Amino acid sequence: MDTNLATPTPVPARRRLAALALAAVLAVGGVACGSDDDDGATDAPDTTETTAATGDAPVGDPASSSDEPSGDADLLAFCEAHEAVEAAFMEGDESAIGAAVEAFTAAAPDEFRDAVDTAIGLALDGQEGSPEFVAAYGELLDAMQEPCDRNLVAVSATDYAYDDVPEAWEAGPTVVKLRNDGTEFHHMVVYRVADGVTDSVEDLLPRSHEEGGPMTGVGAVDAMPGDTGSSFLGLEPGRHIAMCLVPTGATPENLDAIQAGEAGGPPHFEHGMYFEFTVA
Ligand SMILES: [Cu+2]
Repeated sequence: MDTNLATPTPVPARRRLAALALAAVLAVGGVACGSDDDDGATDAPDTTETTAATGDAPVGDPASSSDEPSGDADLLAFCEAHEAVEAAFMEGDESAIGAAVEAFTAAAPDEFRDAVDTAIGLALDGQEGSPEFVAAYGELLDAMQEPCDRNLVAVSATDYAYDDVPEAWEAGPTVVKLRNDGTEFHHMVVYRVADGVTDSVEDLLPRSHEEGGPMTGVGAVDAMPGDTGSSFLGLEPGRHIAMCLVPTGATPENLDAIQAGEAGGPPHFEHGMYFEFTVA
């Protein structure tokens, strides 16, 4: 599954169904990609919001929640099957991924059938990481967010900063959206800092690719200029860092040159495109 990733990093090892492949490859001077469509970009909220989806109940374990989405057992099973897919990708266990995807597809209620078939079909067709897959999977995540009672986090990006970053982050299944108001490709790669690590965020930033290092990749969301990307994060309590690893100069017109190693400056986080947050 990782054959198109150019370098071993904690993030690619925990590659997601969503946009992470594109993000990680581009981050190391990798792949060119086509322009995304604008679906979802215009209805993105202007301000960041977090939704405490399940009220006072812990959101990390839907199975233990008495506040079932819509009271619909089929829907709950579908949501949980999807979280199992995401978890399997996090673990990187190929056999677990296959079984989880199969169960997820089988659990899709009628209203999600087409969206699931489209996204999974692209993935099974080897197009995981393609702009078409990223768009289809993002639409599916967006459609599932409310019915599955997931938290919603929306952040915006410019060259080279994140805006509208929420102050409070809640643990649990989370849909994260990134709206790109800049001129370059941006992403937001999220890492959880190991418990007990007290190094400053500035010291930690360059260590994201460190094997067995102080940070573990949680997931990523990316967006071409003018677009809004969606991704899934299974957030657990603790200290986190979000950063952009995209090389400076990664405009849509310039991606080929960056891929060829003929362009591309230092990663955006060196311009200050990062933030630290705590999941409670
Ligand atoms: Cu960036």
